Amino acid sequence: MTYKNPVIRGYHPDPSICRANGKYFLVTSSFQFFPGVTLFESDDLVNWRQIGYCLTRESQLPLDNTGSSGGIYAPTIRFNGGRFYMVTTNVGHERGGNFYVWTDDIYGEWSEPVFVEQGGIDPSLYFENGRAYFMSNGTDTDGRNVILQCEIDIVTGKKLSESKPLWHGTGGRYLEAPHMYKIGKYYYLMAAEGGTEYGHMITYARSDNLWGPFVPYAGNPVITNRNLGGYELQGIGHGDLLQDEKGNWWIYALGFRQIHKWMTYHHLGRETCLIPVTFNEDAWFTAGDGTALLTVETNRIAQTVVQQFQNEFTFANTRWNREWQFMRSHRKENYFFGEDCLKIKSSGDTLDVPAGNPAFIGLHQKEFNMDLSVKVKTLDGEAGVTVYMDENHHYDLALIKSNDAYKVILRLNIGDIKHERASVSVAHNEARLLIRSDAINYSFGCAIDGKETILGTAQTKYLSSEVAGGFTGVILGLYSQGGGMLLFNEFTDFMCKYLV
Ligand code: 6LW
Repeated sequence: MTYKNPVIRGYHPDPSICRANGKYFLVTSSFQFFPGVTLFESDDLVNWRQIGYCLTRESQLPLDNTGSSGGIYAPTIRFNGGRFYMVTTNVGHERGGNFYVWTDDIYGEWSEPVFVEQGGIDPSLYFENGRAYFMSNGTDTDGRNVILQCEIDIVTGKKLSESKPLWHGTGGRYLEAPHMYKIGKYYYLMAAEGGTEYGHMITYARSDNLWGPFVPYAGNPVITNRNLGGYELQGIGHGDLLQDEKGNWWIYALGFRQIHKWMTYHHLGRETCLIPVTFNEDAWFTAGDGTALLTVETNRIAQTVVQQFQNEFTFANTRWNREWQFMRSHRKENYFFGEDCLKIKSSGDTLDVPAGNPAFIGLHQKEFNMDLSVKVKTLDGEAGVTVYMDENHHYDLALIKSNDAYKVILRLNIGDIKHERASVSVAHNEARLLIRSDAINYSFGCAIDGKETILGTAQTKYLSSEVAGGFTGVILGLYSQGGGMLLFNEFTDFMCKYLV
């Protein structure tokens, strides 16, 4: 069969995976969006369904005052003794740091956080003979990048050993994303180096002892796309190793899609890719041909398996606590969730407020080619759709009430430039907002009484990670802002269709 990468689309980076109860479960990082640590399941490795989040309570995930691309960094999910554990880092919050939660029901709630007193990011857990080991990246006494490991009491999170250096990597910058595996007689320590952009790579080493010394694979990096010029899929790194039900090995890793083979911009964020892994007779493994490809032919997955992506999202076929996410903290009283309608009342923060809590709920944009439409009824301030990367990089299409007049506006926010690109007066307080996109441009318009008006276009690259920075990707947000924060603005008949 043939599958296409990414296997999970839209910004879902830093994947970690485990196998349990005949299924596969995968988690990805979520940064300043709430709920946090997106959770997926699959039966066949290539078709993934989001089943919710690991962090669904403020007590697990405080995000107030967390900057864009702060919050939840890379997670790790592991299954041990019939219990799921998810360990991650909350970056930039006074109640942050490295912590894990656990559950005995993957479809239910997770525990309160258990913190571990070891620093760094990209924590991982390894279990053996009833003992638990915690690792993360860090620096040694000489300031060199290193992977650190300690033994912990998995009930309390208390350290039972000092944090000891395991491996300094192969010399690439930003040594991170460590994971430990016992396969046969060896311990394998896999990590990412090079940084999560175009130099990203996965490296590994092995030892016959859990504490090393670790001998690096002679063929490192085992996978990278840094040498693939003119190839849309880039940034491959930050992976987790999986043995499937049939005994085959795979790596799930992050990667991103450039908007064109020669245009090094990506605005959908880092996504999750799948690469086949093969062990040789000397117990070293290789991954793919050393690169990750957009299309992969494999006989390891049954021909009967057909990879399918959900390409239509409406209020009726999504769940507010599943595909949708708030930005940082939200006040429940500002939202009303109906079967086929959403009402939002301004929070007082606008989309431009750094570390703000705008009245916003959004979906990750999953494909370049998109056709989005939603009907808005503005009773207070403005109600609209924002194509949002961060507080300084977003395009807003909204119906604004100003005194007793109404207009649809297109506002472009690119770094220091905040520009009302176009506006059209409308006779009353309802309009259908329309956004179409391809890899290069967004096009914005509105329909009043069935008559469409185009307000303008804006390039995708100005919302890209290369321009905005950060670790997320574009979120398509429905929002209210301005006005007297008294009345709810209404959204109905929402449709986001991807044209793949
Ligand atoms: C992630 C780390 C990284 O924790 O970025 O650049 C962080 N690499 O592995 C956020 O994705």
